Amino acid sequence: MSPAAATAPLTLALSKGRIFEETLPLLEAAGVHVTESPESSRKLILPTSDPGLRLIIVRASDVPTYVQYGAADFGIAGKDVLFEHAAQHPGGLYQPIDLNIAKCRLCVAVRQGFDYQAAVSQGSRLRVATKYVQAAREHFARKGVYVDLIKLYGSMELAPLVGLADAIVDLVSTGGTLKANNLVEVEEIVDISSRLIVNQASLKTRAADLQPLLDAFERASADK
Ligand code: PRT
Ligand code: MG
Repeated sequence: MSPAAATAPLTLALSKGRIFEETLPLLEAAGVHVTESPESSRKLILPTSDPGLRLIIVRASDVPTYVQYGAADFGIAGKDVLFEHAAQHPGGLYQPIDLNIAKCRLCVAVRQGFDYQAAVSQGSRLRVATKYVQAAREHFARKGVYVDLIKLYGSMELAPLVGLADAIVDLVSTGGTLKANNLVEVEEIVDISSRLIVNQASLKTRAADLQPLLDAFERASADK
């Protein structure tokens, strides 16, 4: 390895918003301060108080891609994102720690008044809109329910209101968004939190630099 590569800072991939906010206390627990916020700064590469660690800010669903290809040594991503990513790119990511942050649940929801249980027990074919196609496909296959999956990239809550779908599969945390759109949760699929993911080559070549951070993250997330 060249001397430059040996001293290159470790790169942690994060998405802005809740994952960035909830990662800050974990970094603090490792003695790392982040002085710039991705909300106010337009920079996509953020320095930290540790010259050996920098952050890159990417879309939540792109975090596993940056880590898998080694453009980031490690990253933080929701299990929802990891599940969809794994279906396209099996293997390749080491997922050592459940950080217990950005918690929510993946659910099936329908318009108020739509009798989901009756539709399921009658064996009706359901139109389900979701961003989480893999997780939804597995869930309904396990239940033996026939579904037509409609892939959306956001605002799933709208689909049942305008007749695009009978049901949605989406993340819920407070339930406020469902309520505001006259939707009700009818089934929980799985609890979601975010995991630390590590590039497999970095795990070997950068172990001495990575390990203290992984240990600090593990201790801080165990307290949650
Ligand atoms: O927003 P963008 O399209 O860039 O990507 P993203 O939505 O994947 O990113 P972001 O930052 O919104 O979410 C990052 C991760 O946070 C997700 O991958 C989840 O693992 C986790 N997380 C935790 C959530 C929520 N809670 C959550 N409530 N992700 C999304 N939501 C959305 C949900 O989809 C719904 O629209 O919030 C709405 C429901 O919230 P409540 O509180 O009204 O129930
Ligand atoms: Mg979002």
